[in-house]
Amino acid sequence: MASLSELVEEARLSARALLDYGDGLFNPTLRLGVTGLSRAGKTVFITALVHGLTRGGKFPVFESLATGRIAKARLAPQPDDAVPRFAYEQHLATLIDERRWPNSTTDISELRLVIDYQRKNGAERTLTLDIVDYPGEWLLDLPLLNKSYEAWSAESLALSRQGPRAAIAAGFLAHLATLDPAAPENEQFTLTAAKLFTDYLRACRDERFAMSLLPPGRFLMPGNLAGSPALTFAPLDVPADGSAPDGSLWAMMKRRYEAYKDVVVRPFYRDHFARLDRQIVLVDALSAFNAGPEALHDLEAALAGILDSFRIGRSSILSTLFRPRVDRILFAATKADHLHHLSHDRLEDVLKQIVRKALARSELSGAAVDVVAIAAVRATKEALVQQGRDKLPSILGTPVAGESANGEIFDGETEVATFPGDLPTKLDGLFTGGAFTGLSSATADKADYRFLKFRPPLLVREAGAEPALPHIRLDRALQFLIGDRLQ
Ligand SMILES: Nc1nc2c(ncn2[C@@H]2O[C@H](COP(=O)(O)OP(=O)(O)OP(=O)(O)O)[C@@H](O)[C@H]2O)c(=O)[nH]1
Ligand SMILES: [Mg+2]
Repeated sequence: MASLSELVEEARLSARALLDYGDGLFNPTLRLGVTGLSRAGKTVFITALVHGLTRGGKFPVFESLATGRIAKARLAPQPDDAVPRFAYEQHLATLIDERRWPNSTTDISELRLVIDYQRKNGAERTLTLDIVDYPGEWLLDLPLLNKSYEAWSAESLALSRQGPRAAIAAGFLAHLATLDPAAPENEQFTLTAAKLFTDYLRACRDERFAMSLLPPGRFLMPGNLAGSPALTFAPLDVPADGSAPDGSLWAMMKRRYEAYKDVVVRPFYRDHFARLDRQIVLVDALSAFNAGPEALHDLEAALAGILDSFRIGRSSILSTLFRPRVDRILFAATKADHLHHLSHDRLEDVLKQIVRKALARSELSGAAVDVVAIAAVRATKEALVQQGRDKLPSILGTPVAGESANGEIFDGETEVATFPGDLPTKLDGLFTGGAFTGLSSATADKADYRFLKFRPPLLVREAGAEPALPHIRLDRALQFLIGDRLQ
């Protein structure tokens, strides 16, 4: 039976959905969810999308723009007064003028775009597009919503004892062994446990391991909640079906875990996730290839958990009436500009493999789904480079200062040709240990793949006008996501 707090939550979701529904009647609005784990490429994607629409990008496959039916796309004041505005102009200047990527996102922000267009039958219309950006870490928390403290503890401890994680978690696990869950609650023990657990999560994220499944997300991106009790807890070795004795350490951890869900996770779900109409899920598979098969496996598990949680809270009659259902979802493998186009199909195949299992289980099976390899901002060009007798399909770009390959450390100014490695054609067994060699188990020169970080492309302003940003298939993504609403 639903608990009182679940019913209250349902009522809130429905009230919010009803408001959105009323607004939508007068003013056709689409809330586009740009979803992705940390560093997947959300902020860059949103910036490139807004730039392409407002400035008129080179988007041959985005039919309404290519055929001239979009008269104008402009930024407008956003609907939610309590959410900061997406720093679009700043991100764009960082990309174009400084040739740097924007910093990692630390808080939620929002942007509204109004598109004036002509329907195919000639009628003038507008479509409002609301886009939200947020730190990818927060996404990892959604699966916690329907997990008890005990279930979460069991899962995260099992994970921390596997594969490359076991060594990283050693410090936390040693402290855990000294804790008795039934002993009286103790603030110092809890503080130490939370700190060591956070250190472990942070170390897992190092590019050598590139692990994805690292909840609770705010432990890595605490924002204004840093140091608060809701962020000071850790998993304990407790039975999955047990109940915590009053006044125990276990009871204290459990209370804080529940507070974390109430204060942090539910509002994010309610105010953002439950309101989306369309989703693009950005996936950085190449960082996982850099790190090794365990990282790919971890990425798959993290995405499965997130897709599962797309459906929570969609049960009551009232909510299903008004609440938007995600009816289109695009999975995009980002940063495809790190590969020669001959490998793009393979990147799409890998992503299909990653999402296939997750999709089969999720309620999204009714939605239109597509998979595409994209680069929101293309940082490289292609070239054939002579190596011995062969010509290798290579990519040209300017590695970020400090990146290194074959013993050379790049200065951030020199353009180099690299051969990143062909993605495998055979996908069976790719997600199990030993399938290929990554940075988690070997040095860089022994790894099968090495995707360097490149600086954004060098662009020139002609007569002061902003240059278009080069991209790969950003137009195809747009056509799938909003093309039908601009018919
Ligand atoms: N070459 C290339 N690199 C990209 C592209 N998009 C993103 N990147 C790289 O990926 C990094 C992360 O991109 P962001 O857009 O900041 O990722 P995010 O999903 O917003 O990450 P968080 O804010 O941490 O959640 C950037 O700093 C770039 O190094 C792209 O289209 N091409
Ligand atoms: Mg970001």
